[in-house]
Amino acid sequence: MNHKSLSFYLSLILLFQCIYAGVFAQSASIQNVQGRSNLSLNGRWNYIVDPYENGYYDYRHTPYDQSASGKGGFYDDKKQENKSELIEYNFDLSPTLKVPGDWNSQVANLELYEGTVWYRRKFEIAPKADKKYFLYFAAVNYEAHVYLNGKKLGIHKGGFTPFQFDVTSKLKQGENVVVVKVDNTRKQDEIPTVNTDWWNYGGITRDVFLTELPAAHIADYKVQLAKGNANKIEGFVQVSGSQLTQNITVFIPEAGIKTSVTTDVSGKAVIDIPVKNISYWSPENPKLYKVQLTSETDTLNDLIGFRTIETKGQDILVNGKSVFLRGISLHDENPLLPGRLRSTGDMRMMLQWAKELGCNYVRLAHYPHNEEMMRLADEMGLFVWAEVPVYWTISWENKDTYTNASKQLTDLIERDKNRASVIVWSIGNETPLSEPRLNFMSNLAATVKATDNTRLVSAALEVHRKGYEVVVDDVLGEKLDLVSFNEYAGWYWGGLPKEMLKYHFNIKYNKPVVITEFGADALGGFHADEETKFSEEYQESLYKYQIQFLQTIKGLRGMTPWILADFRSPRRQHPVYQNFWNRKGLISETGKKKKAFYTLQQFYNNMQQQYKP
Ligand code: GCB
Repeated sequence: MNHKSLSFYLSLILLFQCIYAGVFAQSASIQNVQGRSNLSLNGRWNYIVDPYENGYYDYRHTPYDQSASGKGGFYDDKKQENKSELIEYNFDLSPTLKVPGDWNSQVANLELYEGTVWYRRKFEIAPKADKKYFLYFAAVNYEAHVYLNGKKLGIHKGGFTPFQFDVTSKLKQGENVVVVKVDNTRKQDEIPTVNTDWWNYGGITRDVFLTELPAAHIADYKVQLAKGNANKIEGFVQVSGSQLTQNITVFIPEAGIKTSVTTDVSGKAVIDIPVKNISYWSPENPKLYKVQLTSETDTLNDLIGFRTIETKGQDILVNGKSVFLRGISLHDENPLLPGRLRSTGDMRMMLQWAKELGCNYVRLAHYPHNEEMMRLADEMGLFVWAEVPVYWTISWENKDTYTNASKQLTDLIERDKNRASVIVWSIGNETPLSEPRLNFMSNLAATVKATDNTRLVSAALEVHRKGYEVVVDDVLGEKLDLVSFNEYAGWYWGGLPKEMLKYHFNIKYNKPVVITEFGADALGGFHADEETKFSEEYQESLYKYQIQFLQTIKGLRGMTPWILADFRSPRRQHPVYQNFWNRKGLISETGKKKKAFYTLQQFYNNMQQQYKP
């Protein structure tokens, strides 16, 4: 082997090591991170906008991560010792961004920016010898490279799910420095792909914590009613760390439950507890029980509701009773304060609007929303449809794309599996028919069933038309528990709203029908007659006819019209009515309710009377 090929092989090995270190350094998820002892790293982080990725690649476009010279990029604190090649930057003097928060809504010239931004935050800590420490990110959109004290911890892809690194052996006494390279460039093979109908908000959009846990701790647990069985709690407790075999007590004082189990050599114990006389969770009775898990080395509290959910023919049964899902779709975006929702107050406001509309159900489209949102839904009494961003034209034949989608899905399920509010896992939205897509989506559906069989699986499908027939026959429907589809009669097709009544539905499946979308744009405050597009009156008339039209479906058991509030989208270009806003909200960008809000509210009040618990 000559000199050149030796160095080629050495650099290949180095490359693989780096990729390995990067991708696999993440540790398993932390259940109920909010219930732990956290040092919040929220607040102001210095940032550098880096469109050419100068801080990542050297001038030969070799990543500094892989540089044999040991010289680092923007993440390398050796700069202080003048060892870094990069001298033309200074984090200390750089401006700051609020975390949690997207950059688009905080800095005027970053509004449409897609690319790399570096974030840096310093913190002080005196790590304790008998504890474990995790650097936890609730969400970073989209690709995050995380460095602690100049060393790479790893990479995470996916803009809406949490991830963490075990940093126990990497923390220093006193000052520590976290640097995150965040890149929100859209790419065809990612999840989501290049084309969506929402703003690609980049940044560290959710909480960042340094989480302190006992050396042997309760890493994960599921405490839920068994599938279709109101008399039994089933689940598991998973211990991680130095002492895997432990005695665990599950204590639910108000339900008179106190049971002990012992974890096996892998740290896992299955729980199986008979229950009687408990108050079941429902939107009318959002009862949450304090659940305490105690191991020999750890103790942890959660608030958990207990309910069953199943389908029978065309009925959706919750705690054995048929329900109608009075829903609304929403994005993780506050129309009043630009950007992603970033506080409990923001989230509560959105869900309060849904309650005011008469909802008992929300569709959190089109990607995982904040964990806090699910906890609020638990508390406020709202069922949740939770979704992953498998949206439109995904690269169905790319194995890595599938692995990514599946990981985002299982991360979502892992995170929210103890929330009574969550009743549906949605594997995607409006995915175009093809054989590779069917394989991809069927595998995701099977993954849901294998990961959590206590809830329903669905996806927002599409309709097609044959004359005046609106046909729902997507074969994927066979794998789903609900028939859910988006149907834009009166807006994208079918003429004026009143003309939709000429159509009739032909739905192939004998399953509950829960419509995932219908709607029309209306500019808040623009009034005209009901045949003038973009007026509140047009939208109102569309809601009136849709409600009539959809009630012709025998198995109709719910709906989530599109959408609670106007939201920003670069696709929406009408210069008078849209200006980068999707105006299908029932609430305008100034928080004013449009006429159609009251039309839907009226319908939901009637449905509430019909489906009295
Ligand atoms: C859809 C999509 C949704 C869009 C909506 C619209 O079918 O699922 O993401 O925002 O239509 O406004 O066209």
